[in-house]
Amino acid sequence: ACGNSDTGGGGSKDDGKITMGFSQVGAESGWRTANTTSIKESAAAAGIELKFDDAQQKQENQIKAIRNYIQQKVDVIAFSPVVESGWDTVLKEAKDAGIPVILTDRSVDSADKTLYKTFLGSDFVKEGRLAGEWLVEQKKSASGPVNIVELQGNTGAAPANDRKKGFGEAIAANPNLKIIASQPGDFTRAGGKQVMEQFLKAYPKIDVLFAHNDDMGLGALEAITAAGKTPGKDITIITVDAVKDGMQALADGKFNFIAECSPLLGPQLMDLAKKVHAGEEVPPRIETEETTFTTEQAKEALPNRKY
Ligand code: GZL
Repeated sequence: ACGNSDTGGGGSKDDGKITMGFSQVGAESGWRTANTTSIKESAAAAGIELKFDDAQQKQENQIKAIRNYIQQKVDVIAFSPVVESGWDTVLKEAKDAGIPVILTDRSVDSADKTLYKTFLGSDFVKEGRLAGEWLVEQKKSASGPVNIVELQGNTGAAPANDRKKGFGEAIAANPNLKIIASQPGDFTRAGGKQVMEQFLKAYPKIDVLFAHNDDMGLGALEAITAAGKTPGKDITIITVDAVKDGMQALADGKFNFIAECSPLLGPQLMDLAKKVHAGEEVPPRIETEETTFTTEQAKEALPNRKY
């Protein structure tokens, strides 16, 4: 049985069951809820004992949870880092304790790549770029300036930094496209609504909203309709994720384009945990498969969406 102390295999009981400590960002969005479900269901299906913590979008709670897992001598630690920076110390503690770490969903900016075994998740720059490229195509014949407002994810988060980067690079292809305002809405519906209200008060002419996730876009819908504007027509809305509520808004023509970001990372995570625990080599980066949707494509895809 594994878990014998001199193999440094952590604290799994002698029944050979692997114990995983998982620190989750929070429960801020439909994407996150689906991601948590995928992780919990996959752990059960894989026979992996899961210790799960919800950090309520606070980095200090994630660091606390990881330290607890180290104390409990789990076999493997996995987490989705709420922000990119500030992880080296606690990851070094896990390494010194001989506990392998797997990054899921979001990445860290640690220079020392030996602090984690692999990163399983999407290419957020690509998601932002695909969103921008679609807009460039839509507005290629626009004569005057096209005013864009941007709802960012939580400050410092990899998806916020990278989606902003990818989108900005893509729209540079069309000088008419201008981001006139860009603020964090923290990936939540409430945040998206609140910031969109401010944008609508400050800017009489808003042509496009780029929201870093569906939930902020859905919150913004309330502000847009309250301001007497028609979402999807007066304001073109582009989001990321493609969770059910976002896909419904897209099918209804309230959103115009979504770049998918799959939350269903559970099965791959559990496979990786078994390999890492067994000391097998794993690729340093595993990128999730995902696509994009227009309104027509959303109508077709909706019946089969899992989340
Ligand atoms: C992306 C994930 C983001 C989602 C948001 O992989 O980290 O966090 O896009 C979620 O919906 O809150």
